[in-house]
This record gives sequence, structure tokens and C-alpha cells, in this order.
Amino acid sequence: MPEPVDFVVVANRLPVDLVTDPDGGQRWQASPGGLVSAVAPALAGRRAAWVGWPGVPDAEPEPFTDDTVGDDVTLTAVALTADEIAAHYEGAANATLWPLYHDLVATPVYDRDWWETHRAVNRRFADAAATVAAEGATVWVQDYQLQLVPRMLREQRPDLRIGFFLHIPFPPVELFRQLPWRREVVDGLLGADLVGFHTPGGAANFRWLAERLCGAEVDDAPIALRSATGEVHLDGRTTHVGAFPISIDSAAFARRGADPATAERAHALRRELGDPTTLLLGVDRLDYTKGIEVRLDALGELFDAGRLDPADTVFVQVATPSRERVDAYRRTRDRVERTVGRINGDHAGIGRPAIHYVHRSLPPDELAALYLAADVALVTPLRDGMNLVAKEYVATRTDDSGDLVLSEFTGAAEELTAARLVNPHDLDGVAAAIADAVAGLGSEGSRRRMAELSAQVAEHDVAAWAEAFLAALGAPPA
Ligand code: ADQ
Repeated sequence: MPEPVDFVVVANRLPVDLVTDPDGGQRWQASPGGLVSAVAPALAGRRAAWVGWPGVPDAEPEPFTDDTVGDDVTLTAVALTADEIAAHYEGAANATLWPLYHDLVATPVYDRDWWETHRAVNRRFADAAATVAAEGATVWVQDYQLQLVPRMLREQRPDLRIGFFLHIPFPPVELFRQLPWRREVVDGLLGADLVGFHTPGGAANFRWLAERLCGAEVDDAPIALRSATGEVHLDGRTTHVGAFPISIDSAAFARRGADPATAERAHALRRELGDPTTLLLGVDRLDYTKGIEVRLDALGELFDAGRLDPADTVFVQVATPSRERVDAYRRTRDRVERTVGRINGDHAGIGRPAIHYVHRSLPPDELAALYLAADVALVTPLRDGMNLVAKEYVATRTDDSGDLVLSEFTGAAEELTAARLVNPHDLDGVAAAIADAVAGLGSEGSRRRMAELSAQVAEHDVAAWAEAFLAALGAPPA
């Protein structure tokens, strides 16, 4: 058993997944998604531990290290059986909490057996964290799958400094109150010293619920981005609640964007796409919250109405496979693929699709080249905690060209106010914003707006996010 450490990250997944090659050999591979790249830099210079599930059933390796986060970080696996993955991860996390927290874009399933397993799995994560944390350590719990962990950990280890960050939106109180286990979740989070959200609205909703559901005493101080936190007092303890909008390693994206090799690949990509006058881009996990169908429908209407010409406009949609064992995700994939087929059937020339659909994850260099090649990025979620793709697109383009169509219902819209903000439920509005973005490319107005967006993302990068959160938590510096 390795020495206990002063800094512990607890997340549903380890930063690496155990993968099995066709020849039966096993190896660790960086796990996908924004969470690892956001949290990993906060570990630099610390002797730390990362507690998480290795991504496959029943894997229970001894604590180990991996280059992804460096030798100073001990990775401690929490083993889950196939049944636990089905009930805790695919069930309670992704078929109950995910749709509930994303404004019921899909209907949440409230299943008591799933929840019982979810509770037991949260306890296992709390136990694992308690084992690796030294006296007085800082423990940073991540995301909606582990909301019960702060309370469970606090009960065992009152000496710890516990932070929690929610990467997805916190819902309006009217929706949250549907959850049969609503009090347990709010009380679970109140085990933390600091609960962080992307937006002040989410933090204020949580504070209101702490008062109504748990009988806590709360202040009514305004909660401001990155600074003023609110207070919740319960059982002689204080939990701070605050808004810490997550971000990206902006300088790294800008460096990659400025690299001549990226520009070369971007040119090659446009050539391969038939040198269109206008290239539009979407990049998402294939998730029903991301509004992929919204932008497809809007584009279809623009082509139908002759407002965009499919002969010189190409839309590339890159959609990473995601949660494919959950029904609603399979149905979304079917709908997206049918719509792409229909629009191409109606509008594509032979050998010249209007929509290129890529159902894969792309390596970072290729993604950067696409960001550079694209004239307009379409980010149209029905609801999204933050949305890092919007920030990545802006950060990669260092010459103020391009444009960003961004849903109002993303956390990013609260910061990226210079984007073309749209209501994703208003198809006419989305179509108009896309048409305006295309028509305005290269104009003084669009350059000014892109410059403003770049400056915002450059200043508020992911290091600033982690620093602001850990400072509010009172964690000792690395
Ligand atoms: P996600 O829902 O996964 O994150 P997002 O913030 O856009 O959404 O992050 C996705 C990440 O995956 C980005 O870094 C993007 O570059 C990458 N990615 C997506 N598709 C890809 C592809 N085809 N190939 C390669 N990379 C791809 C959750 C919340 C968000 C919140 C983040 C961080 O739902 O709202 O912003 O956590 O808190």
C-alpha cells in the first residue's frame, strides 16, 4: 500500500483506461474527454493520488503510475462489476442524473435498484479516498456520478478538506425536485467544504435547495464568477458554493494553431473536401444534449431554401461514439445518421457530400487542423455545463478569422458573449445565425468579435480555473 498523500482527486474514471488489444495484450490508454486535461495540470508538482474506475468490468490493478499524469500521481483503481457498471454508471448516472440535470432533454428513469447500487458504489469511492488521503489532506471530488462521496468521506474523515466540482449544469429547482433521492444528493454535496459549479445560476439553485430540502441556513449574497461564494450552514459546518467556469489549456491550443504543420494539414483538409467556399464544423460526443440534430435541421432548411449553396458549402460533423449501451444514445445516433443521409440525398452532388459525418474520435493534431480549416463552428447544445469545443475553436484560431455560433444554453455562453448566441429551440434563429455568420466572414465585425473571444479564452484558461477553485477551497499551494 503506497504512502498516504496530501492531495487526492476522486473521479468516476481514472485518467487512463485499461484496453485489451486484439492479440489479448492489455495496456493503459489516456481516457477521452475534457475532465482529465482540466484536472491533470492541478496535480503538477504535487505528490498526489487519483482514485477512479479503470473503464472495464472487474479490473483491480494494484496502485500504479502512468505518464499521462506523471510519476508523482498514484492511480488507485476502484473495481466495478458489470452489474455495477450497468446500474451505477449507465443507469443512475447516465439515465437518471444526466437527463435530469440537462433539462429533461431525455426522460430520466428513476429506478430504486440502480440507486441502491449507485449509493454502494459512491461508498466504495469514498472508502478508497479515505485510505489514500493523509491527515488533513485536500480531496477534490469530480462530477455528477459521485455526489454522495463528500458526505460519506466527511463522516469517516472529518480532518479532510473536501472540494466538489460539478462538470454538468445544475438544474432549475423545479426539475431537481423530481429526484426521489433529492435530499440525499444535496446532503451528500454538503459534506464538502466547497461545491463548485460552472455558473452562478447553478450555485444559487443549489443553495436554495440546501435551505428547503436540508433545513440549512444560507446567506443571500450574490454569487459571482470565480470570486464571491455563497454560504450554507448545517450542523455547525459551513459549505461554500461558487461559480468556477472551467476552461482549456488556451496557450497549448494557440501554439498548435500557429504551428505551420497544422496550417498545412488544414489546407490539405479543405482540398480533400473539394475546396468549398465555406466550411462549417461541429465536434461533439454523440450525445442528445449536444443539439447535433438542431444544426443539421437548420442547415437542411438553409439548403432547401437556397440560402446556402450545397455546391460550395460543406459541413463536417465529428461525433465521438459515447455511452452506446444506453438506449437514448442509440436512438440519437440513428436519428443523426438518418438526417445526414436525408440531407445528402437531397443536396449532395455525386462525389461531393454536403455533410461529412465522422463517427470517431480524432487525434489532437487532426482536431486542431479542423478547427483551423473551419470558417464557422456550430455549437448548438440544448443544454451543456460549459462546452470546451467552443473554447478550443476560438483558442486555436490566432488570426481573428472565423465565427462561432453558440447556444445560449451552454455555460460557455455566459463568458463568450461575443459569439453569435442562439436559442437552439428556435430553428429559424439558428438558421439565421448560420447564414449571417457565413455572410459576415472576413468582415470587420466578425474579426472584432473573434478577437474579443480569443482574449477571453486566453485570459481565463484551465490553470486559472483550477487555481481559483483550490484557492477558494483553501488548499495549500503545490
Ligand atoms: P463533454 O460533454 O464531454 O464534457 P465538452 O466540454 O465539449 O463536452 O468536452 C469534450 C472534449 O472532448 C473536448 O475537449 C473535445 O475536444 C473532445 N472531443 C469531442 N469530440 C471529439 C472527437 N470526435 N475527437 C476528439 N476529441 C473530441 C463535460 C460537460 C461539459 C464540460 C466538460 C468539462 O458535459 O459541459 O464543458 O465536461 O467540465
